[in-house]
Amino acid sequence: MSTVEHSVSPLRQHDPEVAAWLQREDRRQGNTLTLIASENHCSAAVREASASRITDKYAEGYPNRRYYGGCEIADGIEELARQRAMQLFAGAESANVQPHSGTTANLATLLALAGPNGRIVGMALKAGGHLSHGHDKSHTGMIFQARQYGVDPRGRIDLDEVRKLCKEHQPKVLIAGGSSYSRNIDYAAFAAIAKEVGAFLMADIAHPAGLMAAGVVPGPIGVADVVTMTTHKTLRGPRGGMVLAKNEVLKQVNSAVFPGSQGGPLVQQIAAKAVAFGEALRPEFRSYALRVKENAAFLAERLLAAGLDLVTGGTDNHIVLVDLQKANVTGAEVEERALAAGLSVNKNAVPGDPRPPMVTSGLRLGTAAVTTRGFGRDEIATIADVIIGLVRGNDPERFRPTVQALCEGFPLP
Ligand code: DSN
Repeated sequence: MSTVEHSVSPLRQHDPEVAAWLQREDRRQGNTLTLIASENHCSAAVREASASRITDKYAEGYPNRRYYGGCEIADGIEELARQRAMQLFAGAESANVQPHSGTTANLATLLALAGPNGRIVGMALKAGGHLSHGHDKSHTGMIFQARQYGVDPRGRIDLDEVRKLCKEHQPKVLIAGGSSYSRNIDYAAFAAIAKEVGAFLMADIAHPAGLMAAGVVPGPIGVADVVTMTTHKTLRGPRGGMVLAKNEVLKQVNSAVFPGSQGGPLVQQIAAKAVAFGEALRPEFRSYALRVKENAAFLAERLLAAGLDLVTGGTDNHIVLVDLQKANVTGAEVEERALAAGLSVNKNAVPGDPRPPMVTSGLRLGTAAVTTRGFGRDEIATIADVIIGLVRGNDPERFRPTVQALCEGFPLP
């Protein structure tokens, strides 16, 4: 907290109104347990880099080939981030650390490999995929000819369906990855399907990136032609994206990031990515990633024991997707109750969900942020009891003191 106080103090003098909002956010995060699977709490060092003066610098281009003068520091920072990224994801042939987000990383990759109006195949959002995998409300569903695969009745990817769809649609890019898929993905099987139909394989590892970097879940490096990710979920860095590409597609991917889909890179975010990658290279990060996974498995176990349904019946990573259909409550209702109890969660569609996206029949939970705060089995058991009580309709206020005690016992980094 002290670093945050220090960094906002000039702001408090200069613009007390904005400073007050940011202070409220510090308090909100401090007094809430974040179980949103895509969020985490990055370190004070990452936040310091992200707020640094290099935010002023334009550096369009790539290291040593820029369109502006004065980029020698930006070059050093970007090269350091790239080298650390390749060390972290051993076997990666190249890293582009410029994407502003996971969605821009995906757009650039699809532009590079499929081209405008090219055919792509990805997992449907409702099945656990992501908007930027070809959803019709995303530019990836507008610019490309997209078809989408679902999951089987157990909530698992059905590789026969993926193969059938690819044979029909003949995509240039097959996408593997999701935003609410709690199981490991068989990347080798995806690569074989891609090869059968002459497509490139793009793996979007935004969610499990940190777990893969730490080697606690299997990843697609060396298998997929291109791997995209965000840097702020389990990887615990600043907001941003990254692309790892095989050498044979590197040139197309780099030009599709800049100038294809972005202008000047956010060098302050690249510096913060370098800090986060440095942190993730330390042995402590592996222990952290292992605990994230164990905590999710234990949370799943406790919820199942209480009779709740989970999509796929469990988890292999940091995500637990609760199917509320039999519990006779909506995702939106439980999200609201959770907030009143001090838990930040998100309503989420479950496969075949009959309810609209602002209501849904599911609840997505993730253990990355609370594990950063230091949670282990005891605290996860308490959270599981709170969630079970909320789903059953108990008064959220009843749980608020328990949640507050956990927040105070496990402060933010
Ligand atoms: N919004 C992110 C998530 O929650 O998974 C993905 O963009």
